[in-house]
Amino acid sequence: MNEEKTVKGGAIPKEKLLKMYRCMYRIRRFEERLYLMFLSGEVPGTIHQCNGQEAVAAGVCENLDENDLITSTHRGHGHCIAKGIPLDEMLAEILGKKTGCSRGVGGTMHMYYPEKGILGTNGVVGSGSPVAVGLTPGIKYQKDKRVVVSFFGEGAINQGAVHETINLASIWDLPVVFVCENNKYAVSTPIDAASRITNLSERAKSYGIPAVTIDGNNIIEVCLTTKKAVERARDNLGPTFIECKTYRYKGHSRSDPAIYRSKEELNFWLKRDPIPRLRNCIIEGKIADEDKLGEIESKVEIEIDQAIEFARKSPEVNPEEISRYLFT
Ligand SMILES: Cc1ncc(C[n+]2csc(CCOP(=O)(O)OP(=O)(O)O)c2C)c(N)n1
Repeated sequence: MNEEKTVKGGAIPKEKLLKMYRCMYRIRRFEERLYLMFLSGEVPGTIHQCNGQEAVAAGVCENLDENDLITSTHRGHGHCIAKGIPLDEMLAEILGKKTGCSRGVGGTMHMYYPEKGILGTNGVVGSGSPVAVGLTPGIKYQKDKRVVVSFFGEGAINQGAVHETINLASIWDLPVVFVCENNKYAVSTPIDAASRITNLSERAKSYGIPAVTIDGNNIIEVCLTTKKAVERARDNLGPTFIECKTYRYKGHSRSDPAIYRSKEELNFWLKRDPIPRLRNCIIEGKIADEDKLGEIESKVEIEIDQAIEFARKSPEVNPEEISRYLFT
């Protein structure tokens, strides 16, 4: 069996490919099971699923150490799983249980796990970028070599705070990687209705930092591109902007039937699903066989079953806990 997969621009060791496959599969199956729980009325509020976008979270986070940091978005389940929130604590959080990673008071859009460098999913579009950049002067001056990844959707690209913080990161050479997940729609608004430039990495020229637009459904490309960006940040050379073109299969949130897009468009992207793409690459490259992948998948199913049982059995958060962590 091949030990590594060579692709344009570098090689990825066999274990990493399998790890990334497992990561994407965990994200996909977690969200599919979560969706069923939502339909049965078990999930309070709504959820924003990232089905179709798993290669971005998994490919980026594969390059990060435990001490590296991320800021996420409202569509953050994938980022959090890839960076290391255990599935049981994450599901408990989404269900509003005391055992959740934010003690059940945050829910899907306020999941924190600082021990793994996860500084929050976030419901305010574009607000992760200032948090990410705000962390980095301290990191830089303490010379501790940590890197911060700021994930945001293309809908955040016109937010003033995002512009300001990318510019600041540029002039101070801060150790940030800006990862723009361009899934084409901000709720129902397509990117070409919000920006004349639709390859958003072109905008980064105006900040004077390296920037690239890549196929966000090709995890190998995501992983190798991010590797360079993370190394550059760690070497104190400054930020990089990576635009990952991808697609969400579901509507914006669970109340959105996504009637603003065509079946043809959805089918175009379903054919480019990152999970079977890597699976085929693993099988065709003789990196692992069906049995090995089946074993990985079965273990994930068991882990998700256990997470569901843990979350269901956990106690509800007390209503008085909810106001305990508010300033006013
Ligand atoms: C500052 C702000 N403006 C508007 C909203 C309402 N809103 C929630 S999600 C969203 C679209 C975000 O699109 P994008 O950033 O591309 O992320 P995606 O949902 O595609 O993952 C909007 C406009 C918000 N939450 N925060």
